[in-house]
Amino acid sequence: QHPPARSAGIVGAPFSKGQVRARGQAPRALVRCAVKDYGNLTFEDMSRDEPLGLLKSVRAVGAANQKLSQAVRAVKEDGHTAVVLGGDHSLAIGSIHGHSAAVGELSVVWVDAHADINTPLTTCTGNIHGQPVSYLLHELRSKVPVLPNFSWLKPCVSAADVVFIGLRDVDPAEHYILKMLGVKTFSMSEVDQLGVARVMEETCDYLSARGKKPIHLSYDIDAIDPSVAPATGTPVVGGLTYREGVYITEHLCQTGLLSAVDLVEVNPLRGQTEEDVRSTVSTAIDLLLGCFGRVREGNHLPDYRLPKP
Ligand code: EXY
Ligand code: MN
Ligand code: MN
Repeated sequence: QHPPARSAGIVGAPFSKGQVRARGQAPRALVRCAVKDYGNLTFEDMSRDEPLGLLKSVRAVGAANQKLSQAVRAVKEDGHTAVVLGGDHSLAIGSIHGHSAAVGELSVVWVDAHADINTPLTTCTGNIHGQPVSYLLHELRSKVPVLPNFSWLKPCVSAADVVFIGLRDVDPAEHYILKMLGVKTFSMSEVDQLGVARVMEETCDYLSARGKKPIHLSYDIDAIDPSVAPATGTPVVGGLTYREGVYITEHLCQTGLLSAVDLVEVNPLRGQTEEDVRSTVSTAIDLLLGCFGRVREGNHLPDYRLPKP
């Protein structure tokens, strides 16, 4: 039997070795809607995973993403919209790879304070969560060395099929790469200038001009302002408001093309208070519900009927 139109297939990916600051993510805290739950993936500890130059936890990140790629591919082959609950943003490597393996060419909407497009050779921190886009782009293939446990990975996304929204903390090398490849970006300056509605219109016009491909939304919670979503590893001031953040999901849902969503970098251990954690998690839930058709005007089930007196 074919799953209904807006069914979500949820994969929990509590993986945090693509960054350093904290351990133990809590994706389960996010699960609320009517869904098929594929459970949490488990990731073995690598006994020997010495840094490769600056690069940290390369083997663990490679193995985790290979596993995630297979899981996302299975969710797509079952006919669901895939939802990956991270975990850090290095997971987008496996998520996007698995999505593309199942459905072919994708449009990617990357909502983030950061561009996450360092290569293993440009990174200043060695954290792979600052690099996933470079591993995925055809155009950067010759700039990314083959790393241990990454031989399964082939670039699967074209730079012209990617749009970034929310940028405000981009490293010089990343800025160079974005300009060199002519990647479409809406930094926070453009969000200020155009407003989020126009940003989303332009995003969808731009992507659909190359054909209506399934959309992969990779949503880093740190795109949202830290006053609203503080429980994350690399908060940056000057982010999207709650309303702008939710609007992005509502607009993408309306295209009917949203095919997979990553919700990453929610990290309860990074909240200073319980309220920090509550507000971050509840924002993440609202972003996901926006992706699945919840609208702010109100909602009712199609078979709802008024009670008879
Ligand atoms: N650009 C910095 C780096 O490469 O380490 C910071 C990256 C933060 C990445 C967060 C997940 O979006
Ligand atoms: Mn990110
Ligand atoms: Mn980020």
